[in-house]
Amino acid sequence: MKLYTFTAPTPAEALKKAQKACGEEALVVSTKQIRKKTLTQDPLYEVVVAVKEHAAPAASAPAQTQRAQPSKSDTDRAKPVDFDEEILLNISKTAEELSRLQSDLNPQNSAATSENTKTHDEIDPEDFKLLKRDIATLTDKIRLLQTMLWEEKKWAKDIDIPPEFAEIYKIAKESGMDEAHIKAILEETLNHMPIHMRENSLTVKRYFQVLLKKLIPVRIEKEIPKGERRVMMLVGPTGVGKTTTLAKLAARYALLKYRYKVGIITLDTYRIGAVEQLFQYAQMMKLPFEDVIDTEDFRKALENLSYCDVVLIDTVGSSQHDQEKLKKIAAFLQHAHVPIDVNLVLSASAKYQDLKEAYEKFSFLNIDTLMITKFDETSGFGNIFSLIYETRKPVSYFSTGQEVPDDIREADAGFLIECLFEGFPHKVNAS
Ligand SMILES: Nc1nc2c(ncn2[C@@H]2O[C@H](COP(=O)(O)OP(=O)(O)O)[C@@H](O)[C@H]2O)c(=O)[nH]1
Ligand SMILES: [Mg+2]
Repeated sequence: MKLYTFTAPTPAEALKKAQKACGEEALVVSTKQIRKKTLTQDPLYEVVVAVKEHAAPAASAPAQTQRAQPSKSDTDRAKPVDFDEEILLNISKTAEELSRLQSDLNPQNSAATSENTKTHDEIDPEDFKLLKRDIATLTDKIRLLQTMLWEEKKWAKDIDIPPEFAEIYKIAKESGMDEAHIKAILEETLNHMPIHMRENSLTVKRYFQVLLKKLIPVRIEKEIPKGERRVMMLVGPTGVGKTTTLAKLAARYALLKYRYKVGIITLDTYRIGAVEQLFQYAQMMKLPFEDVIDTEDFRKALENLSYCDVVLIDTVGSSQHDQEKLKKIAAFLQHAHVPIDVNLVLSASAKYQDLKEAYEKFSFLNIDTLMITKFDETSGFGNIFSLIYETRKPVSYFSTGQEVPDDIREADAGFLIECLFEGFPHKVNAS
């Protein structure tokens, strides 16, 4: 693509010049006033158009001659900027409309002046309002097109996305969402979104937000029915925040939100300090605490805590001796005589591919929910969206900082999507 700039005292004239010089297929990139009207000078408007080059040098030379090439006198400046062909969107229709609207608004400047004897004062106020609204819509489209043309040259290679979708595409991409997911969801949106909602980028954004929200399954925290107990195990890679999250949950269940009898078991006896870390939390909250080494111990510990409404089980993170440790956790699960809710803890600051790998490694433990930590440590949440979208596993809790017991909140699809679009609200305290 090459960009050409045309100037004239009215936008309509500048556009005409551009069309005459570059042909009907020229794409309007921007239209703006570059000089105001003064007592001595006419105003000056600038139109930048992009022209597709059919120009494989020698071989296709004849084809080139069929196109009206802008002559030196027509263009004010020719910028030698090359664009990827894929990002081309034909907006000549938009340009035509814009040209017509601007002519309507400035009848004395347009070619239609001779037939149209109305002056500004005679334009029906209602028509004027409509024209203003249409121009706002077109300006929005042009703004989006500019975003796409200038900032995202290599996007959406094989999907034809209308300009109104450019902004959300960009947000989704920058959030770390998986490309294939973006494509699939945008295609769905394009197929199902009512035409009238495509009017501007804001409505599109809202629609997309609602759609993404609907794609996040959440396990809502429920009260434990009388006489029942809940045994929850936290598994996941080293350092993601399992122990910290478990301590927060213990406080939530035992002291802050509920008054359940809570017991803690740790299987994390490999790491020096790991048992100590949790033991101290348990002591502070005056909760019973058991550390176990083998499956027999584990059964006993569960029995010892059978009077508890909630039993929280911490596990060792897996690193270099992965398989062995994971097999051990599986053995603990098999030997328990009670159903255990398995929660995979993962950090929002990890890349999507790493999250997916971790999920695959742990999935043989039959994961019930995902708990996502470190919301405060990342700016993009598309990775988390993609993980949940791909695995279809419900999320149960979000950890939003290091503070025990405050920095935890029930998972909430709306909040996750808000973070995806606006970032994590650092000032707001977690609920
Ligand atoms: N910024 C931040 N740090 C966290 C969060 N959750 C845990 N951490 C920190 O991550 C580190 C590892 O946490 P830990 O619970 O020991 O991880 P584990 O190895 O999975 O048990 C500690 O320094 C925690 O304070 C969180 O939501 N945000
Ligand atoms: Mg730990």
